[in-house]
Amino acid sequence: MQVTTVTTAPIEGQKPGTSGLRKKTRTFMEPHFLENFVQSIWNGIGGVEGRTLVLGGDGRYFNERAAQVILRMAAASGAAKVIVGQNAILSTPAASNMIRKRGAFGGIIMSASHNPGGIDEDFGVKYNTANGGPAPEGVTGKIFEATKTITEYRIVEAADVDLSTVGETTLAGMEIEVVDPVADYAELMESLFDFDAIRALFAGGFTMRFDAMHAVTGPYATEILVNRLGAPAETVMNAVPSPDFGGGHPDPNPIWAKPLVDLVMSQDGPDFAAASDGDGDRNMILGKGIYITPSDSLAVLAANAHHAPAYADGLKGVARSMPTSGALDRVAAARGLDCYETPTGWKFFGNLLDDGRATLCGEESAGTGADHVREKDGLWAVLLWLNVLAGSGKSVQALMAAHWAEYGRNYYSRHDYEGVDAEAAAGLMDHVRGQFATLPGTVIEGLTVESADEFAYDDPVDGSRSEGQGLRIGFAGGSRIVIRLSGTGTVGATIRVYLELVETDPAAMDRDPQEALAAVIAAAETIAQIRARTGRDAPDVIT
Ligand code: VG1
Ligand code: CO
Repeated sequence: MQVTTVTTAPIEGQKPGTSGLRKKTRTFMEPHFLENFVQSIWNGIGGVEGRTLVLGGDGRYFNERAAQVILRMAAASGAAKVIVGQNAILSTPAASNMIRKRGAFGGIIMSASHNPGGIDEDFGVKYNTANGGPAPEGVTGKIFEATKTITEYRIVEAADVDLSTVGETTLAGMEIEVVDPVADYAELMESLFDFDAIRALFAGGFTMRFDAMHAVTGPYATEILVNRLGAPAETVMNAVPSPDFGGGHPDPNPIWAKPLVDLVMSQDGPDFAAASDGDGDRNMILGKGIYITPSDSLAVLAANAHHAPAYADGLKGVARSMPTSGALDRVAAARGLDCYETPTGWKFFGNLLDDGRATLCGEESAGTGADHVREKDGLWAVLLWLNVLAGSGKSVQALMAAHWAEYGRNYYSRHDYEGVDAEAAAGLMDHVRGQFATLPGTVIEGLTVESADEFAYDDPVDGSRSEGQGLRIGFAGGSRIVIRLSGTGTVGATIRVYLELVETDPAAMDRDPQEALAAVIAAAETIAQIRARTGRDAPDVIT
């Protein structure tokens, strides 16, 4: 087999976003596009010669083709070994676990996560480092620089590697180990939670539905919930992964997982329900008659994690992304835990986890995780909920009601305006920034502005600074508006407006969030002129 050096030139727009490089699948399929980016990863990380990598993806359209290219490029650049999931499948948390468990130098995850899949939808490539976590900004910056100066890439000419069978093979002198994508992850979960208690819960008639949304978690959920925990087979819905996720968005929120939400709200709905996203790192939690916002879920898990053996001795600290509600902070304050506030994106939790400053982390976008891997972990969150329900003996509604009674409630919602004209979105951001000096002290929609600024983060572990991480307007009493532009979209700009109101009156704990937030929503419109600047009457997605 022969290594070919192909002459190429930089391709515009290969800057990794919140979570890797995401583009239209057809863009990734254009000549040199994938190859340029993969070679730029190798160049940005100092080469892969003699190194071991992990490779897997969420199974979306182009997943296996891309895997074959990446394997041939790893071999051409002298990698010693690639550990790859069978059929090029690995959920994001399973890939993180595999990198850590095998002491790999890093790994490539092929996924556009919650974005839809298919030839006319989205594809993505993400690089993770030796700790199992998404490459930090210092590394993605080097990769991006490499995309701007690339002149050639190396690839071996070879027939496709058989990825359908577990076992070992070689490619141009590089070892390839095809592994069961589920086994190691299931074993890890079993080491963290009280499986006997959860098994007893199911044996006692507790009912659950898990919606895998035709995405990667189907096989993982079936193995863990059905085979190991004894839940009935019908517990896992949409369990067979498909390249276009059954034509839907594999995004576990009340819009895209509406059938599941309708089910739990119905008379004979299950006691508990959950869904995960394309690559298995997100979770949505529901109980009979109730939707739990991800921010509340994070807070409840932090308050009750002691039910699980892994967290029985307490938490080292907790962390949340800046737009995530302050519900977690209330638990941390009551328990005397350090609580960190990071920019959006899991890569910012890595140092806190590595340094032993935080055990539990979460984002408002349905991401929750802990120090067992360095990615958010959808099924882990579901299992922790199950362990808490088994340990407390409470229903989801009762647990939530008790939590709000003890800590107060942070009413919370996110309004997304998708596919907005990029200039209009930038103009909106500038318009808000332009009011920072004059807003404090003014009263808008009955709310007194206390602060207005743009979030920047100083990493307490490595001292790095990340600027431009979201516009914040704080009101007296703790209410808040955050506005930022998405870094995962592939068309135009997506404006995310995060809305929060703190309620401590025990009599006001079960209001409709949109009604409770009405003044905050109106203030966001007044300050940001969202309708006029986007030409939209209403958000595309409300979570
Ligand atoms: C979104 C979420 C963010 C999350 C990221 C990756 O980013 O807001 O919290 O970490 O997606 O999640 P953005 O920049 O579009 O707001 V995943 O599960 O799509 O990899
Ligand atoms: Co995801």
